[in-house]
Amino acid sequence: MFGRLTLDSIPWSHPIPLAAFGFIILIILVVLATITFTRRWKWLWTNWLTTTDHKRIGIIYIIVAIIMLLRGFSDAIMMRSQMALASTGDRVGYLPPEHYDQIFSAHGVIMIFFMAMPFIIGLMNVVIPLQLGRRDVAFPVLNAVSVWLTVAGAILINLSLGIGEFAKTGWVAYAPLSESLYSPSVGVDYYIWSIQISGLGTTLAALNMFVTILRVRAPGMKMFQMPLFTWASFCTSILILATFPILTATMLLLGLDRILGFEIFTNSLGGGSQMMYVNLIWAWGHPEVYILILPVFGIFSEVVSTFSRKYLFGYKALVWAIIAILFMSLTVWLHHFFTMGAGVSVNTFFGITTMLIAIPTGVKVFNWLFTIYRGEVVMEPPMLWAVGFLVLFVLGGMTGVMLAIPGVNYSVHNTMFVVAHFHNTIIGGVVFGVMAGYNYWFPKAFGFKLNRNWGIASFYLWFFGFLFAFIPLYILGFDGMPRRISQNIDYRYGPMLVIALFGAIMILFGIITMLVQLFVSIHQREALKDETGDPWNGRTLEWSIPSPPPVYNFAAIPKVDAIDTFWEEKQQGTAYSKDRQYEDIYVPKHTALGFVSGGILAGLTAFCLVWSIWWLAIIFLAAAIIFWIIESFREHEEVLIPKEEVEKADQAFLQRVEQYQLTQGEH
Ligand code: HEM
Ligand SMILES: [Cu+2]
Repeated sequence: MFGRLTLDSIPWSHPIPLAAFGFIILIILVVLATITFTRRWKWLWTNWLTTTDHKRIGIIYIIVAIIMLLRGFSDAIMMRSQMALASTGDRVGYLPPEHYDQIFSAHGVIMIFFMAMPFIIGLMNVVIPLQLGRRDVAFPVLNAVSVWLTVAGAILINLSLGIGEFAKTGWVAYAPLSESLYSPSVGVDYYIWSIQISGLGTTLAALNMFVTILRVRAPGMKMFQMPLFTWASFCTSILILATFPILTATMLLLGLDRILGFEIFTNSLGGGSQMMYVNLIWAWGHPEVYILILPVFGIFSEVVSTFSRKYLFGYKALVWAIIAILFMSLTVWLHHFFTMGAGVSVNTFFGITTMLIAIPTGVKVFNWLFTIYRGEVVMEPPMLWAVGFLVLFVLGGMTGVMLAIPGVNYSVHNTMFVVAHFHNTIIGGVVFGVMAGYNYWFPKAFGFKLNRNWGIASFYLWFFGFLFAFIPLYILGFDGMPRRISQNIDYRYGPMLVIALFGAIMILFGIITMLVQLFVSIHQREALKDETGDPWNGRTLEWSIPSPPPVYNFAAIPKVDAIDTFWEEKQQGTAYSKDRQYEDIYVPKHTALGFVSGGILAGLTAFCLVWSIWWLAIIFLAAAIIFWIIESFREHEEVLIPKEEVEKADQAFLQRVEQYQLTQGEH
């Protein structure tokens, strides 16, 4: 009746995952109890679980990302300590191989799909409507569906800790290893369905961003006047819309193979091909790394310009470089499997297309450097992350070009060199980028800055931690150490692996410091308060409104006629004009659609699919769809915020800013 699900599905004989799962359950219980005792359920339901406010939805994404960073990092530190032990002392370590394989697979999937992606989409949600000078995204209700699909995917993958197990296939689950013949348990099914539901959420989120940026801009704002983060997010949305359907289709085909024996990616019947899987997964997988990196290119552009007090050097060149990368990233996927024998001319072609991407990327690095050059540089934490990025990303880019040379690739393929390279770009690029964005926009979202000193400490721990954790892996790669091994590691790799463990521990302190920064800042929120909504002397529209912004963002919709309009206005003294046209504002009412259909019902459907409980899966899916249809027929409810109220709040804000400027002037 319950498919493959029995009491034996709980890994009683594996103390580590069981204890971790128990710990997670304990934390959840404590949180639930706290909510109950402080009588916050109603508050939670109306303000968060059913919200359609893009800022709150963005914050939910980011909370998920930070929690998943902790989960993904726990996996990382376990791997690092296992490898250190297995290459020194008794060479066995404490993790059995079948458990270790799940850990590296879960680590990769969680970090990419449930840490990096939600962090980026969360920042887009918080920031983009504000940068566009508008009141919301194009489809606020759909936005709620997207975020809860992502949350459901994150919960599903974590259930695999305590109910069943996770895939042992690596984060891209190559067939035929991921086929039911070689991976008969539910591990790969957890992989497939957590990716399917969160991938659907991501696709819908991208659709929303695409339409918002294209159609919902402040009056007068031309495409070539949009802030760089918005531009980059626009290109990322296009890339998601172009490639996530490939991922969805690939997972569907793999599912058909596993459930119904289609033999699409196996050739036991003579028809299928495992090379098809590899091509399909990387036709999505390579653009995916650009989906992650383009938005942070946008973040760095804004941070560098704001904290150098200068216009971005070569705005147009930067935008065109991003557009060029968008298209070029679709033409390089084969560099992930040069060694599979496609032949000299094919390998040469893909080697060259890959190296060509270095050109627009180099253009950008020079744009940032020239922006900093002769600027009045202010070293606040966001800028520190940006400078750290410039250093590390250039290194990561260079090792990428090395890997693009098929001959070099043959000798370091599947070694630690590859692991070092992609962490170099993904930590030095993506993680540093979201950290810059987090420190930069936090005051906008919450109304107070993050503590500066703890932020700086966190940066240095991450930066040097990264060097210690990953430079040794470059060396190990040259020395031929394969990736994804956990036992009986050659003694000569021992010293480097111990240094790498040391680096990972430094990063651990970097993460702890970041959490301390958050708690200290909450504690000091009065002292760190952002009175004017413009704590960094910003350039773009989000800094022209109060922090945190009211639900409707802009009391009066701004008019735009330049790049960095707000900065221009501040220079000319026309910012904060009190002569504004106010109007009645309607904001969408909260809706249960996202939480119930996207979160609970889709999550339960996916769980039943993992465990082959078909009848229940059908019931949950039908319920999700029916609920969606019923909700769609409901009159779209809106809340009216009367003109007088808007005017009163806005004039009070303008008063506050004036007051603040006067007191600043006296100093
Ligand atoms: C924060 C510090 C991190 C450390 C110490 C770390 C460490 C590791 C280790 C030890 C492995 C296994 C290497 C092997 O194959 O033997 C690994 C794999 C991987 N990591 Fe990380 N990692 C970190 C952060 C990240 C982040 C932020 C991401 C992505 C956003 C990421 C993505 C991946 C991926 C995709 C794999 C490949 C998994 C596979 O082999 O299928 N890692 N990492
Ligand atoms: Cu690639």
